[in-house]
Amino acid sequence: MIYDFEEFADLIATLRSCSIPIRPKEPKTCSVVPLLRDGHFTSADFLEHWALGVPVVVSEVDKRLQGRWHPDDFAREYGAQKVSPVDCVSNKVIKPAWTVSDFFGYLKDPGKSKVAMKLKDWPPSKSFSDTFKDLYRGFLRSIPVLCQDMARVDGVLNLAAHFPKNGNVPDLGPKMYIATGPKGHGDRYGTTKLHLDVTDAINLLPWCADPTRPAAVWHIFPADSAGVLRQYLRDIHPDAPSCDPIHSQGIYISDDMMSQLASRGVRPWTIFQRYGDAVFIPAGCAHQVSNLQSAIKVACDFVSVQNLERTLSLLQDQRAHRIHGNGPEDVLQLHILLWYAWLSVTTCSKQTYQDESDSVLAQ
Ligand SMILES: O=C(O)CCC(=O)C(=O)O
Repeated sequence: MIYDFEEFADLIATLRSCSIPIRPKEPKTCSVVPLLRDGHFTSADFLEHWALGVPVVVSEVDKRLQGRWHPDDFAREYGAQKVSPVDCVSNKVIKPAWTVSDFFGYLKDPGKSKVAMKLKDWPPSKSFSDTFKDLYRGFLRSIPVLCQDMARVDGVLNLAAHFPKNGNVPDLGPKMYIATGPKGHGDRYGTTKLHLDVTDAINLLPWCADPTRPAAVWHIFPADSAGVLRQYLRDIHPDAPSCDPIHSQGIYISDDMMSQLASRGVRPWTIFQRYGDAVFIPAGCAHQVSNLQSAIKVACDFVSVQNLERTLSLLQDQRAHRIHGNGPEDVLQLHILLWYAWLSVTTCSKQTYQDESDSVLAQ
């Protein structure tokens, strides 16, 4: 398949002036998360859902997965390095630091009564591609072929991929989420608390302790429910500091809270992620994750044309907060990023991936 670059260039030009609705004005609601099987869907099947701002799961990605993702492999290669696990209940860093070997031993067998733990930012995402060269390539190649142009860090339809290599490139990952499951049933703390990203993301599960069982439960809220969600969290925590209850990433929504939210008309999509499932999360959808067993996940961010309007408006909100002194830094530099995407598509006529002979564009 060869892309029509003129069409893409026109699209970006129009998007820069923010005037065309890529997303229908009245999105159809979709209460069930679309489940596609790798190798058995078309781009149109994927985009039908993605263009509506709905998360998508693609299963059986493990069939093309490469690299050694087993805890024993990490323990063997990096065993002596020091890491600082986080206790998922208290959200506090455990001191003193552990060795990688100890952490992956715990991941494989946390025992019955032990605390749920996770590793955050190991290795730091900036160095993932250098530290784990094979895993980096393996991960990029395992992204469903028809989604690679959009979701790879070097994908031609990933608007964030056009930054010059010597520029101040935004950090899109990949990054790993490595964690055990909770101690008992009815988790009230979660593995990763409620938060929201300004970019789209893909999250893939290349290892879990028991591949016959679901490994993690995701709750992903529609982007346009963020206002009600925020208000609800403020109502139930009236004494909490005035910072944004979603951005502060301090709350996990329990089953009881879910029922209260449902009475305010807000329901999340629920996904049970298994070994080999890739979850696509649209920009602006608040989400939380609870591991049901020990698992390793790997994720990266991207900026798709379909969710660009959302990304733009979230960044405008963040800018307003920054002006008032409490907004996050603009690490995405979206307007510069769009400028580079524009330059790139008006000057190049064909792109192939450096590590691939089987890229989509070459087909
Ligand atoms: O797997 C997790 O614990 C969190 C994943 C997540 O929040 C993400 O990929 O955005």
